[in-house]
Amino acid sequence: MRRTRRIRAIVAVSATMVLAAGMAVAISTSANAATTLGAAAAQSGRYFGAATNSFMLNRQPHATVLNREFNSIVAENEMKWYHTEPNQNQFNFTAGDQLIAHARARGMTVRGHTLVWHAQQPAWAENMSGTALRNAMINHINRVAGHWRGQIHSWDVVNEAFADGGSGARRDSNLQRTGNDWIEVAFRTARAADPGAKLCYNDYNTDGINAKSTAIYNMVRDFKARGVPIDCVGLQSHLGTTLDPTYQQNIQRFADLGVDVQITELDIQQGANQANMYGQVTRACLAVARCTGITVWGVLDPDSWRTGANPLLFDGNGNKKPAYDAVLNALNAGGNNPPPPTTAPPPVTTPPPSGGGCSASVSLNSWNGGFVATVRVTAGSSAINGWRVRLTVPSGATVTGSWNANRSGNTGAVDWTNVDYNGRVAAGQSTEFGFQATGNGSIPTPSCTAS
Ligand code: 9MR
Repeated sequence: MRRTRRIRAIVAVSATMVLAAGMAVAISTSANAATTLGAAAAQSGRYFGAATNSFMLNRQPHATVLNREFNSIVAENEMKWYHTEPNQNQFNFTAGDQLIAHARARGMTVRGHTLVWHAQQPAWAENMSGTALRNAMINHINRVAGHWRGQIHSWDVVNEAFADGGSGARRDSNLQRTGNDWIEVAFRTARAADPGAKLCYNDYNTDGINAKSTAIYNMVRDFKARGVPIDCVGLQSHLGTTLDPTYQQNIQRFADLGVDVQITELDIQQGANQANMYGQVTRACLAVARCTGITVWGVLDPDSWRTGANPLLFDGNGNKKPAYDAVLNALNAGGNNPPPPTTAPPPVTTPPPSGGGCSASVSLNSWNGGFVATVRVTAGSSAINGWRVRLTVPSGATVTGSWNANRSGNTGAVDWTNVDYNGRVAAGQSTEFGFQATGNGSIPTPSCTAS
C-alpha cells in the first residue's frame, strides 16, 4: 500500500517535471520571453522585488538569486523605527544605506518599509504618548525620509493601522491615541520630507473585499477628496491556501480611486495550490494598469518569517519552485497592460542670490488647522559655513515640531539656525529644514543671514 502510493507519487512528480520541461522549452523559444522575474515584470513597466536584510547581501545562495531575479528590494526590518532611531534623535542608517547602495549599484529600485507602525517601535517611543509621541513621530519621518530623500521609490508611510475583524475601526495603539489625524499628519510630513517618493498605506488581511479593506478604501477616498497626499496602497498578501475570489476586484477598486496598488509582502503557504495561487496573484496585478509591482517577502524558503510554511519562490538551495515558473510564465504572458507613467512632482527651484550670503524660501503644505513648512536655504556665489533664517509664523499659529534646524521660539518672528550637519552649503547649493505647526495663514519670504 505504502509502496504503491510512493510509486504513484513518483509518477505524478515526473509527469509534472515533463510538463514543466515542456513549458520551459515553449517559453525559451518565444522571442519575447524574459528569463528573470525582474526582466519579465519590466516588460510592462512593473517591478518585481524581494524583502531582504543587509546581513544577507553576501550570503549564498541568497545573493545570487536576489541579484539575478529581482529589480527591486525592500528592507525586511532594517528601516523600521526601532532600527533607524534606537534612541530618540539618534539615527542609525547604516543597514539601510547598505541596502540602498546594493540596489542602486544594480539598477534596482528600493521600497521603504516602514516609517510609522504600532509594532517594532523603539522602547522610548513605545513609552510615549500624546504630543510628545506625535512630535517624535513627525521628527522620525522627517529625519528618515529626509535622509533617503530621492532614493526611495515608494514609502510605506503608515503600516497596519486598521483593526482586524469586521469593525472597520482603527487599531488601538499609542499612535492612534495621539488623535485620529495621525495618519494624515504622517503622510503630509512624508511628502514634505521626500517629495519624489510615492507614499503608500500598507496593511494585511486586505486581500479581497472585506470590512478591513473597505475601511482603508474609505480612508483613501477621504484623503483624495481632501488633498491629503497619498499615492498608493500596499496589499501585503500573506496568503494561505486559497485566494479570495475578489482579489483582483479589490485591487481595481483602489486603482479607481486614483492611487497605485502594490503587492507588498507576498508569500503563500506551500501546498497543492501554491504555484497556482502565485500565478493568480500575478495575473490579477497585471490585469489592473495601476497595479505597479509585486514584492515577495523573502527570497529563500528557510529565511521566511513563516517558519515551515515554505511560502516563497525558491528553496533553501536557491532552486526555482513550481511557484516561480507560475509567476514567470504569468509575467511573460501578460505584459501588455502597462501602468500609467509616473508624474514626478516638479522640482523646487530657487535662483541663487547674485552676491554672497544666502537666501531662503518657504513652501507650505496646509490643511484645515495645520501645516508643514519646508524652508530652503540657498547659498549665494560663495560657500557659507552657517546660516540664520528669520521667519514669521502666522498670527495664531504655533510651531509644534521642527527638524534640521535650531529655533528660538514657536510663535511670531522665529530665528532658525543650522544644526551641525547642514551649516556648510556650497556656492549656489541648498539645504532644507522644516517644521510642523497648528493654525493657518501664509508666511512672508524669510530673510537669511550667512555666518
Ligand atoms: O518579516 C519580519 C520579521 O522578520 C519580523 O520579526 C517581524 C516583526 O514584527 O516583521 C516581519 O515583517 C512584517 C512586516 O514588517 C509587516 N507586515 C507583516 C510582516 C510579517 O510579520
